[in-house]
Amino acid sequence: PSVGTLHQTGYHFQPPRNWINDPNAPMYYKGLYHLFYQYNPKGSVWGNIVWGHSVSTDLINWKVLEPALYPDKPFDRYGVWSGSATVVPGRGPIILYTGVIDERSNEVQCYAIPANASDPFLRKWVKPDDYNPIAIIEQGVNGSAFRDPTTAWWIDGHWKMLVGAKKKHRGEAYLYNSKDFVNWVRAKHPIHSVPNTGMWECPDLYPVSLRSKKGLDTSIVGNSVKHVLKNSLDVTRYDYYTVGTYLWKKDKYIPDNTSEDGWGGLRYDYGNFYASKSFFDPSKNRRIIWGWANESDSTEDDVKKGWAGIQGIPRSVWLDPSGRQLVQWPVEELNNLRKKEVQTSNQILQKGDYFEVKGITAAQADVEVTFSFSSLNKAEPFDPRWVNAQDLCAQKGSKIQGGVGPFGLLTLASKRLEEFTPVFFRIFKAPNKHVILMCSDASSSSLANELYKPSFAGFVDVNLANKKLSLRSLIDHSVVESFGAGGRTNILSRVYPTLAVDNHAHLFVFNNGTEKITVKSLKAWSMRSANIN
Ligand code: DQQ
Repeated sequence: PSVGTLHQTGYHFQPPRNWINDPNAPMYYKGLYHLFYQYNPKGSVWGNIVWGHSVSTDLINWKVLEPALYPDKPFDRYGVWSGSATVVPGRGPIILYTGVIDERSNEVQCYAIPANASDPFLRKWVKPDDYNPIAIIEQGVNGSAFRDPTTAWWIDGHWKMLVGAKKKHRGEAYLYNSKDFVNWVRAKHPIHSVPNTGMWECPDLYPVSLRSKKGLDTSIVGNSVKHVLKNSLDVTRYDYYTVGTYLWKKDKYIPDNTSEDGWGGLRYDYGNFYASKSFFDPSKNRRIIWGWANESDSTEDDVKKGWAGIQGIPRSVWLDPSGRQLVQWPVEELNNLRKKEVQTSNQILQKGDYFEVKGITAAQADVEVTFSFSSLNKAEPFDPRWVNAQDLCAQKGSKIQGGVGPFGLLTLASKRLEEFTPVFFRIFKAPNKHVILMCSDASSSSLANELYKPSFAGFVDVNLANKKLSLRSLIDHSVVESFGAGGRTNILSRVYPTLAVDNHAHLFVFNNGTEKITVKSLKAWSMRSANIN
C-alpha cells in the first residue's frame, strides 16, 4: 500500500481525500442522517474551508455529496465555520453557522436553508440575503472569539441558541432568543461562563433523562431531566462537560457540584476527540455525539498522505444512574460491520502472562472483553498528588509491573512487540476507595519519529463490588477508540505503526500485575470496511 492508504481508516468516517475537522449540523431528516464537516476541498491541511456533506441511512455507510456551504457572501467571505442544524416544525431544517467577515477573523452568525426542503438529500443550501447575518458583533463582544452556534430549542414561545465566546480569559456561552428564527436578541448575561478557561468553541446544551438511556429532543425541560453543557476549550484542545440544571426562565445554567467546571473537569474522551456535537435522533429516540480526531503525525506526512482528520464512531450518550457523569457507547449499527468472530472465556493470566487473539484482522477489529479478579488486596497505594491521569500513565506504563494491573489489550502490535498500543487498567488503593486508571498509551505505538505519542489516560468512576472491569476497543489502522467500564471513560488515540500494519498487526491480552486476572469473556470481530463514496 502507498503512504496514503497505509493508515487510512476502514470504518471511521473520512471523505475519500483531503482535510476535515469539526462535525457540523448532524441531523436526521426524512429518513436520512446528514453529517456536514469543516472540509478543505483543495488539500490535506486546514484552509479553504467549506461544509463537506454526506448522508447515510445507518450512520456508518455514507454517500458523499457536493459541499453544502461555500464562503461566497459578504457576511461569510472569509470563512464558513462551524454550526448546527435545527429541524423547525413546519419549516424544515435551518442551519446556523459562523461566517467570517474580514481578514481579521471577525465573526458573525448566519443562517442557511435548503433550496428544496422536500428533497431528503438536502443537496442545495441557500443563504437568504434577508436577515443575514442574524447575530453580529456587539459592544462588549470580542469579534474574533464569537462563534459556533448550537442547535436551537423551543421554550415558551421562543427559540433559544448558544454562541461560544471569550472575554479576556473568561470562557462564555451567549444565549440568544428569537420568536421567528431570523430576528435574534442576545440575553444580557451569558447562560454560563468560567474564568480562565479561554475561548469556548462549539458549545452544546441538551437534556438527558434521569430515568432512562433514551435520548431527548433538545427542547425538553422539566423535573425528569438534567442538562449537559459541553465546551471545546481551544487552549487544551479537549471537550469538557458538566451535568447541571438549566433554569430556562432565567436563561441560566448551573452545573452540579459533583465535578470540576473547567480544565480539570469531565471529558467526553480523554484522548483525541474535539469540537464534538450532539443531535437527537427521533427515529430511534437516542442522542448521538460526533467528535473529530485530528492526525498525530506531521503536517508533511498529511500532505504526503493526501488526507487528514477522521470522525470518531458516532456514540449514543445518556446519563449514568449515579447522575455524576455521562455514559457513551458506539451506535448499534456499527455491529453490522462485524464479520468473523472469535471468542474465549475464563482464561487466567498470571503476572507477566499474555496471549494472542488469533483469527481476526487485528488492524481492523472490534474487541469486547470483561476482566475479573478475586481481590483488590494487592492494589498499589495511591499518591494523592497524582491528580493528572495522563502524567500517571506516562509514569506507570504497561511495562511497569503493578499490583492489580496493569492488565488489558495490546492493540496494533507487531509480532515481536517492537510496536504496540496498550489499552489497560491499573487499580490503586486510596484511604477510603479505589482509584481506577485507564490508559491508552501511544508511546510505544510506532518506530517512526516525528509523531505525537501521548500516554492518554483518565480515571474511571465505577463501582468495583463485583470485581469486574470491561473494555471495548475499536481498532482501525491508525485509530484505537476505547470504551472503559461500559463507556464511562473513553479514549480515542491516533497511532501510525510501521510494522503492525494490515496483516502484520496482532492483538494480545496481557496482565502485568501480581494479582491474577481472569479474562471472563472476550469476543473479537474482524470488521468490514464501511462504504463511503
Ligand atoms: N473549528 C472551526 C471553528 C471552531 C473550530 C473552524 C473548532 O468554527 O471554533 O474550522 O475546531
